[in-house]
Amino acid sequence: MRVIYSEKHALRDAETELYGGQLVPPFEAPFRAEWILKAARAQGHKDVVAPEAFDLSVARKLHDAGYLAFMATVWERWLAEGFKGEAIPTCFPARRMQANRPPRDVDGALGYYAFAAETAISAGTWEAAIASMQVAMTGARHVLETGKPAFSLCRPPGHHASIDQYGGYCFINNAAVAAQAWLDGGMKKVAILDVDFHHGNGTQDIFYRRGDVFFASLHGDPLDAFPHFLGFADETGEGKGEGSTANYPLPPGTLYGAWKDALKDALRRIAAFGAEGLVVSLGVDTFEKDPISFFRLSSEDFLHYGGEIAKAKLPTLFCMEGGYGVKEIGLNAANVLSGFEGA
Ligand code: Q9C
Ligand code: ZN
Repeated sequence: MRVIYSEKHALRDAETELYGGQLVPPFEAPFRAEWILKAARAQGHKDVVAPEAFDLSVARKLHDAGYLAFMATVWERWLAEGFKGEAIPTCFPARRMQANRPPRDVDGALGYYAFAAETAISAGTWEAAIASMQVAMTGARHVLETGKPAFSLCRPPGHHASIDQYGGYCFINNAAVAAQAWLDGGMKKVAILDVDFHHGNGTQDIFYRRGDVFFASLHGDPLDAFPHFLGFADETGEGKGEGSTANYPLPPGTLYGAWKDALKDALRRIAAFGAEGLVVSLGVDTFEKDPISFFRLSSEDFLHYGGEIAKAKLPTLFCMEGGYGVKEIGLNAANVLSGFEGA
């Protein structure tokens, strides 16, 4: 399978993540993309290309203009304040406060444009996020032009990035941009299947009121898992989007059997929707040894579910999302691709 990879992912290399009351080395770190690329090559996915130079015009259709302007300048503004650490929000618009006035102050603006505090912004973060989006768009173009599948090895990930907020290690919603690029290229209906352990709150937010993109997500129950405040089964879409969101929250300890049942139901819904293309938000943090997650998939399970996704018989783009800590993240991601092609 064609693999799209940019060395610019390494520009996203924060020193800190707020975790357990400490500033620790981030789980979402450059080694991830290197290990995944190596494992993909080792399984024969050797057709690796660099991304094309897309601008932000497709992203501008999905993300708020004020948000994108903030992201482009926040690091310089933070440095200009004389702060010594990385940029982390400390104050959020909470219940019954006003969430409609972006603060002039950079500290306030961080809380306005972030939904969580673990993700520290550092030098190079925005440049890497743009490169990651280009990786997704290049994959989307390849699938649209050839009908063949592709793996966009996106880093940083994207599925938590909403219309106007970053968090959960995500800044631009790569999978959403790929889906929009397909619509702009002539597809009438697209589906996004999010198999990352965490709910794709950003992707859901972007398409919640639209009828042209079906969003299905399998994830840790928000009562137990990040992002905690979205991803419940009763969220089904609004207005034109009513019926085009499907959430499958699953409990701690979930094994492949129950996970696969949810996957099959999601694929059935996607077929019924009439999608012409499928973007897979591919997180491998569902793995039994993932350091921050609680599902129990084995490496073989990834191979198997790649085959299940192939049964949808749709033009398919895989966009890398999460998966942390252990060597097997490479094996598991490559197994999904190999399972897909072997089916
Ligand atoms: N107790 C992605 O997988 N922190 N983002 C979780 C766990 C944030 C994950 C804390 C996890 C973000 C793309
Ligand atoms: Zn995740």
